Amino acid sequence: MKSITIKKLIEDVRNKNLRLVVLGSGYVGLPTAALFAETGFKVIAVDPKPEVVKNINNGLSLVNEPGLSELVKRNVEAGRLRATQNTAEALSQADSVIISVQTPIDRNKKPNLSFLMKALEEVGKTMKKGMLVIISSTVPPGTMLEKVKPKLESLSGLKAEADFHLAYVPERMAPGKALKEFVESPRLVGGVGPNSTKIATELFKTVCKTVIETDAATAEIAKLAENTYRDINIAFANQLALICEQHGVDVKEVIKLANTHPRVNIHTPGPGVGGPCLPKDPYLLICGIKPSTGDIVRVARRINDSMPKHIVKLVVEALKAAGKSVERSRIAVLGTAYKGNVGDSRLSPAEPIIGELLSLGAKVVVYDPYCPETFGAKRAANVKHAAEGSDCIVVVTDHSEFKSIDLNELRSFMRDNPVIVDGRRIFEPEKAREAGLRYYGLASVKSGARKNK
Ligand code: SAJ
Repeated sequence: MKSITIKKLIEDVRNKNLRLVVLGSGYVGLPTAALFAETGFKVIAVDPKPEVVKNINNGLSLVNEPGLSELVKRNVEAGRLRATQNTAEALSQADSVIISVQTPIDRNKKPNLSFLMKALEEVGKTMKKGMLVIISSTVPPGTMLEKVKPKLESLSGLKAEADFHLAYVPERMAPGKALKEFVESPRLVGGVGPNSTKIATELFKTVCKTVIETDAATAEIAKLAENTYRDINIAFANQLALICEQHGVDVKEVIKLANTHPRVNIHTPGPGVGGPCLPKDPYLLICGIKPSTGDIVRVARRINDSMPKHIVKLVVEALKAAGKSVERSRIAVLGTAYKGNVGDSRLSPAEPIIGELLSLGAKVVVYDPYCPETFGAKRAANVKHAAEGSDCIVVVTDHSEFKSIDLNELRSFMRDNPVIVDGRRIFEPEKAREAGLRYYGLASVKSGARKNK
């Protein structure tokens, strides 16, 4: 009896006969809903925010992601995708539900699973036999077996594996490349049992090029390990930058040389680590474990969180060397996005940098070609307006547009004795100096210092 159900479900997946509901239509949920619709499924995207629902139904995406609005529009027009605020109505039609709600951390760096729990309540209450439930929200280790499975079982009176299927399928899509990465990054599928893994694999194979089968508990830690590894690697690069600064050595050169070793791949130092994942996921990984076990994770977070302050220190130092004080200076910050070429300022290092400069009394103006966020500073319409009358430029984001700035022109808009603090090392120090700017790059060789001397 059981195997017939599974066979039928697999057949339904292959024939795109499964009606999908996606709970949470944000950065992860909306691309998910739109891509499954594109492949031929009927999809309902659910979100509590009326403006999100209205926009999707008008063929628009509020998520600033290349290609997403077009994809949404095409699938809404084709009748394969619609959005609603009414979770119960959507779930009453669902054969499968994908949960992609946010799982943030609170002020004490502890996971807040309330959005996930609320979604599970709704699913559990309305769940039918044969349903496939997928969790795509990033969760702390053990959540699937200790929280999600028992909650769904007790609310529905059904048994996972026998009556319904449940799998953890973490997302791997970086903002700015979400659609491409959804399709091309190998996708981990971890069921709470072999039947669940099998059916969830079939579903994701309809959109993703490569699917890797595992179990739910392993997939949970693998997802967190990826982002924590990257955070620790960047923390090492940032630590190297601080070491190099004390030796008057260029960290960029050091990393370039070290990375010529075939087994070394040090990431890039910068003004801090932002975005929706890296500042949060390491805390999910160490949630609930013995305090002594997660040291490297905590230290890496502390190093990366200290970088905005270091950038402000460089600004103060650079202005002082130019005979100026922060409180009398006009400072132009380039970039509020958390990384280059994205319109996303979530947990951007620009926030603490701007906050600290404002609290020191500086007049701060910001320009970002993609992000409307200013973090309390004044907004400039372009690089020229930002630089006009400024004493200091601070590069926070490595947008391509900033890399092609003409430094001679930039300097001509600024006040006498101008300085530039390059938190991303996007400019050549010598070129900046030739243009008449006092250049302070993160762990660059200071003006006048020479290598091999
Ligand atoms: N950063 C550095 N140095 C580097 C790389 C990044 O300072 O060498 C900074 C960035 O400027 C940014 C932050 O780190 O502020 C995070 O950027 P990112 O590009 O590392 O990560 P995200 O948050 O855009 O996306 C990550 C990716 N994870 C990994 O690469 C392991 C992405 O593949 C995941 O899908 C995404 O997290 C996620 O949703 O989990």
